[in-house]
Amino acid sequence: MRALVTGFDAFGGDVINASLAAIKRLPARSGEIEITTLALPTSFARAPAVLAAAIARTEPALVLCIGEAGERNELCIERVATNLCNARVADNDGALPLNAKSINGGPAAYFATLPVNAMLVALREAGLPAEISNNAGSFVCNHVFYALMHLAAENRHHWRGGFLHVPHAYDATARPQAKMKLDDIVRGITVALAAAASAPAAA
Ligand code: PCA
Repeated sequence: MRALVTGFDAFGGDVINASLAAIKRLPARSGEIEITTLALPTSFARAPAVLAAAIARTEPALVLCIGEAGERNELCIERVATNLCNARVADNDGALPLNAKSINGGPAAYFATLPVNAMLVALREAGLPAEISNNAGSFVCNHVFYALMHLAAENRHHWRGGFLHVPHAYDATARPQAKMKLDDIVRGITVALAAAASAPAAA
């Protein structure tokens, strides 16, 4: 089974993004899952097209997009993408959309089709801090998550899609406020992928 796993480049004046640092450490294969990783720009305008092109190219069975939510304390499996762009800081192109739609004419929200409950159970059984989140925010992560699920809905793709927010990671460059070790985030991603691949899709 092929999985496409994405992370974002650093944004908001930061120099590192735990999502990108983590996906760079993923193996090319984990059990039955063949993993393709992709860096997305933290750009409202550019990220959805980069993601769509990679999906067309790799024809994955599941797509897990990952972003950093520095203030969170645990791995947050996002359940809902909303049709809203409302930025508090500029993206990496200087865009600062306020009260805008992610996709004009699109529905208010989409649910992830990855089995979020099974992923949560698997992460907790692996001893990792995890939650299901019902709010992916209104910045580029939510926008990409919404675009991903819109693509699935419009084109009736057969892949399952979802989003994971990870906290700041601590590593050699001490980040006193960080909540998780980068290695644990990497382990969490492989555990989440295995659960996503084996459990039935979300209803
Ligand atoms: N986090 C941001 C965008 C890129 C990222 O890693 C967010 O939560 O929207």
